[in-house]
Amino acid sequence: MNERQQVQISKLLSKHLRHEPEVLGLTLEPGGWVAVDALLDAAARKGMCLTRCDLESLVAESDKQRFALDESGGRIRANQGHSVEVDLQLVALEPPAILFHGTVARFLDAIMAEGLKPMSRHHVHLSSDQETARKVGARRGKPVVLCVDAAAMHCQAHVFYRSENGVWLTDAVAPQFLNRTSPLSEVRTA
Ligand code: HQG
Repeated sequence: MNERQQVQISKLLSKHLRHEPEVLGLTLEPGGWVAVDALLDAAARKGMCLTRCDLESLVAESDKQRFALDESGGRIRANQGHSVEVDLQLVALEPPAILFHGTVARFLDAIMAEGLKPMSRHHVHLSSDQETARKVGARRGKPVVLCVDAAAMHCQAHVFYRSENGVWLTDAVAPQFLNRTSPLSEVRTA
């Protein structure tokens, strides 16, 4: 599968497995799963050309691991990023001491006033490395990376989850846990 096809199929799956399953007449099972056969039949009814092989290639080749097949290969899901109500059956975990969030300057005033909110998703998305956060921010312009004091949040009983593809998720991050400066640059300027 070439990169263009991969992006097209990824967008199609994002739309129907994260946001609008009802458009294809699909219902997400607990965990966000949908039967592969039901997805392929529904796509075919809408005139979309999608095969089991396409799904397997996408799951195997996608560097972001947005989608997963279950052990039997009979069901597929988006690992995170849903806007529809779904129980992803996530397990709470202790987070790394610091997590990162990539955003852009135009959101900073609001973020520093009211904290990070999930916006249209179920959770705030955080990453364990700055580079990933930089890439997430860069989807919207010049990236700004915020540090999240996840250790302090964890101490105060805020719950964190990690999706199957390594994205850290939490309900919200209050301003007191956010810092625009990375610990690395603090060390450099100390
Ligand atoms: C911002 C992609 C104003 C937040 C990526 C972000 C990621 C606020 C935007 C995944 C705010 C929400 C998630 C507040 C947060 N006021 N703006 N209080 N709180 N924001 O796309 O984290 O391609 O929902 O900074 O790679 O950008 O979908 O979240 O800019 O992993 O697989 O509101 O989406 O993955 O945007 O990205 P999003 P995100 P996929």
